[in-house]
Amino acid sequence: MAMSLRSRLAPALVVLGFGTLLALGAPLAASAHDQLESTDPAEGATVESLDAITLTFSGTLLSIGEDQRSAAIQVTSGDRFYEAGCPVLVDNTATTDVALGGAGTYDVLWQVVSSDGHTISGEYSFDYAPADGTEQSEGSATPLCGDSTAAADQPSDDAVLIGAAFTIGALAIIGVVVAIIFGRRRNAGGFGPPGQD
Ligand SMILES: [Cu+2]
Repeated sequence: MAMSLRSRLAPALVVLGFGTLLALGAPLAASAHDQLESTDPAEGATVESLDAITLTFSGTLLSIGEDQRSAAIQVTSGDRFYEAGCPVLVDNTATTDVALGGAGTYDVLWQVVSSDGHTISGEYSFDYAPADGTEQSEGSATPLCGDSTAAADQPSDDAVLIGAAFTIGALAIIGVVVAIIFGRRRNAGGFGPPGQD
């Protein structure tokens, strides 16, 4: 009888183990998105002239939508925006043209979709010290490249993954409980009329 109960529980235990692995594995996979590896100009650098900003990541960036709205790079100083084009994605790089204004600190705010489908974002600053007489862009009161919140509204699939993992884990536990209940019923059935099983 003990052997029989064990053999009935075995599949449920396998399911429970698998569910647990998935539940533990999903957050690990979710943390494996690409990293920003380098920027041009570098963080804290002082440049005398600049035509474009290039961000280099650890993996190939995903381009979602025909106009690559999944990527956003904003270059600000004060309350003005100094992008001169929309981001261009090539393999693991995102580049945007810029037309900077006066000397000062510029902030680069970026957001891209990592190769694992997750949206990643960050911010860094560099200093601009142009030669006297360099033409200055007036910048723009709004981001040049469309609605900046469009990219920010892209849902991350982290929540979906974690939700699925919890669901699988819960189903596994329910499976074990059902298996135990059925095991007991079938054992109890052994005392009933023959042939019922
Ligand atoms: Cu990720």
